[in-house]
Amino acid sequence: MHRFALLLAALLAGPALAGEPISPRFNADPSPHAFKGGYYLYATDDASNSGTYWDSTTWRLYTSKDLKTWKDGGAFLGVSVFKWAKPDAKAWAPEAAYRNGKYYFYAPVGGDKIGVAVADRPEGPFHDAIGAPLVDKARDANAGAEPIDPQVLIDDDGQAYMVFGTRVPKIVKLGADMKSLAGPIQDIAVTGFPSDDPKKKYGEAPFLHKRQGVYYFSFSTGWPGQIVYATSKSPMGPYAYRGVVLDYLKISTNHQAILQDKGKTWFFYHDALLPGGGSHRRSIAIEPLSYAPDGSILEVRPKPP
Ligand code: FUB
Repeated sequence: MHRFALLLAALLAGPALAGEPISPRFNADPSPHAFKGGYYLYATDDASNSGTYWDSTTWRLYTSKDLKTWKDGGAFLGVSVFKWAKPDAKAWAPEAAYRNGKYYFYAPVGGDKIGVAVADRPEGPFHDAIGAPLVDKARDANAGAEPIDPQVLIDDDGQAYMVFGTRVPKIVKLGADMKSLAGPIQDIAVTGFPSDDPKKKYGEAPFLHKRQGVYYFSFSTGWPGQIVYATSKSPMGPYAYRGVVLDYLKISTNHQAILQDKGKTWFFYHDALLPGGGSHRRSIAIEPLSYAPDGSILEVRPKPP
């Protein structure tokens, strides 16, 4: 093949399953990471919920070598890892992070607390890192009405930030140990929402990533919601609204994650993609994410399933 054609093919190459569910099993709330030379995708386990509510008590792990085929690692962790959690506490959108040889797992437990677990390997076994919630609505000032959907960004200077929350987005600095709060929980200000669309506001699923010195804050606008984004020169904000990343889906929740790896950016989301799918039976899929020359995110338009 001509060298240019080869280069083009390489540039266009993406997950073979782009736009298709990564698994025949229902799953949601993707948290993808490049760990140890492979890919680890932590998820909410929709296949084990009642089908009428997000009441699963376990999280699911998928692994891949190439983002194309995914191996189901099973229900690798449940809320029972946190002895302070009620046995039927809901296990919602998880997150993971790596630092200093340890893997940290952050997860909403029961809708009012965030737990942190730690392991020597990305697949675990994880154990409760501190024996108490990392964030607790009843304990922590400004934790918000529903401290859920944690996501962590470790900045270039080593400072880790955790964002979370519904209706009002929250941000807090994490200690270097990744299992303590290193400052007050603050609201994230987002300015410049389009005045002609009252539905454009913060809902849930906060996600911070950094590109070329700019902090991108993406989130769902509500129930149902679009994934939109705003940018700032500071992780703490304020953020200026920029536009839509993913339009409304067929389901009541929209929840994204962005993976930057080897010079490429991948957009993970969930939708009702499998037979029998719906708002409580979601499926994770992947699309490439691209930017315009001015740094704007180009809207992701998945192929209809
Ligand atoms: O999976 C339960 C909840 O649905 C998550 O916490 C939200 O982000 C939404 O995706």
